[in-house]
Amino acid sequence: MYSSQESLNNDYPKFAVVGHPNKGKSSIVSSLALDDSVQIGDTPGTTQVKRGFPLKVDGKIIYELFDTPGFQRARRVLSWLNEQEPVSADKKGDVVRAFIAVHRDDERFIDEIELLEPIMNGAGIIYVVDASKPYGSEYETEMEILRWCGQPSMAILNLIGEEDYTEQWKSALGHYFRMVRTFNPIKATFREHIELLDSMSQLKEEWTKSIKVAIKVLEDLQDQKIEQTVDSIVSNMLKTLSYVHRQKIVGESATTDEEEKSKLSYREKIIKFEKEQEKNIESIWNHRSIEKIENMLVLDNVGLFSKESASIFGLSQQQLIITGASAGAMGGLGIDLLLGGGSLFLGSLIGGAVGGVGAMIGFDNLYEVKVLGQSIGKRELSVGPMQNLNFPYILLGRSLYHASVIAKRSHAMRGDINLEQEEFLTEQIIDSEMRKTLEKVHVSLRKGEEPKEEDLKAYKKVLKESFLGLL
Ligand SMILES: Nc1nc2c(ncn2[C@@H]2O[C@H](COP(=O)(O)OP(=O)(O)OP(=O)(O)O)[C@@H](O)[C@H]2O)c(=O)[nH]1
Ligand SMILES: [Mg+2]
Repeated sequence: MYSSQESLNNDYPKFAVVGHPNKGKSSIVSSLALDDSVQIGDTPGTTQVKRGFPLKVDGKIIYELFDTPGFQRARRVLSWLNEQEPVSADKKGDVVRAFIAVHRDDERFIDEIELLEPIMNGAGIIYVVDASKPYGSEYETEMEILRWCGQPSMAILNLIGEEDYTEQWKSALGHYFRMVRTFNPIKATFREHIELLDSMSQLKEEWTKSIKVAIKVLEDLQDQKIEQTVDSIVSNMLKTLSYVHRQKIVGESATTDEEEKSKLSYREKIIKFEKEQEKNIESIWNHRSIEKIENMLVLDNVGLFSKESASIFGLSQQQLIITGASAGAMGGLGIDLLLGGGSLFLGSLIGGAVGGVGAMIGFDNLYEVKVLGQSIGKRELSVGPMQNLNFPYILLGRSLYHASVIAKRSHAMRGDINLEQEEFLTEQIIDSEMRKTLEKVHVSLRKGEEPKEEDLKAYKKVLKESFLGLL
């Protein structure tokens, strides 16, 4: 069943990504195939054998990209081709096929055979150059060979370094390729990605329709991923903010030790929820190499309950007051209490009041510790739900930030992500009007009540809007 489905559609467009070593070929494959398992490396010769990376949607391949090693002995190959009996242009492909057949076991041409094979099996050619390096005539040998193949072809200018020799390259490439496009596999946005696919669709008439379909599928997929991301963030917010940790206690009232242990368990659980949520987002966006990602995200070093996190992602004291007051979040308690009088808000706001904008979050006063139950044996201690007014915004800021980094992250990216946001990301993307909507849900959760259906709907809408603003 499984394989027959694949063999039913084997006429999808195929592209061989070729060029000099170390020019970003694998990076381009990785980015276009939405696959972070492609081998990418600093040293030339990272890719040694060709490998096809199909982009599958719902089990159906919509196109396939071949990653190939760089040319090694282009001059020798071209000499061989030129030494054969002269043939008309329509037969030149046969000469390339003959080259492959004759040299199949020749160690010297191992890289050339690997890269020519998919082309001669019908793949379109995508020739990649690094336009941050000057053009040189040595590339002409490679382009000549590709011309011999007689397959539809285009060139991609990738700017790996700082310098820009685009114009030079364009006038040279124009002699060999009908289409020359600039594409940066690391920085490309979803739109640029789609635009490149659109160019690729024009390479061959028979492919136009199926690549247009592929574009539509990718656009739908993108919308679907956005929807899933927002759902996932909302559900983590609800789960976290309503979470109550319960623990049996021995005596009449809880000992300090029991209280501390419960608070710790409560915090650990919430941190675990956040980690699960991040993994979920990473898998929605196909970034499945989770270990790599975890090391990369500086977010992990700025713990959920830390002061750094509060000052980066939390609301400023002023906004916190506006938010609290507008939503009636304080009930009858008033501003004084919000600013430090009451134990529930203490930790979060004293820091803000004293230190100006950087609202801090106190570890011990985020939640109420209650002793429940009357009869011995049933006595238990409960921690939560979260009472801190700022905490939802810290959590939300972190989630939106993480999700936007992941959503925009090219599959060609390897290495660190830096946390560039320095403060108040949340405040910038969720204005006080939006916060009124969010607060309706937060207020219910603080009281331990189920939020209303319509409030949840509005909640999700606000989150989606802010998430889209970050993409
Ligand atoms: N800054 C930046 N680096 C890039 C870009 N494209 C590729 N690189 C880097 O350039 C190096 C080579 O990239 P690869 O994609 O492995 O290049 P390749 O052409 O497949 O190399 P070989 O397989 O060795 O022929 C890697 O370190 C990439 O991270 C880019 O657009 N910007
Ligand atoms: Mg490579």
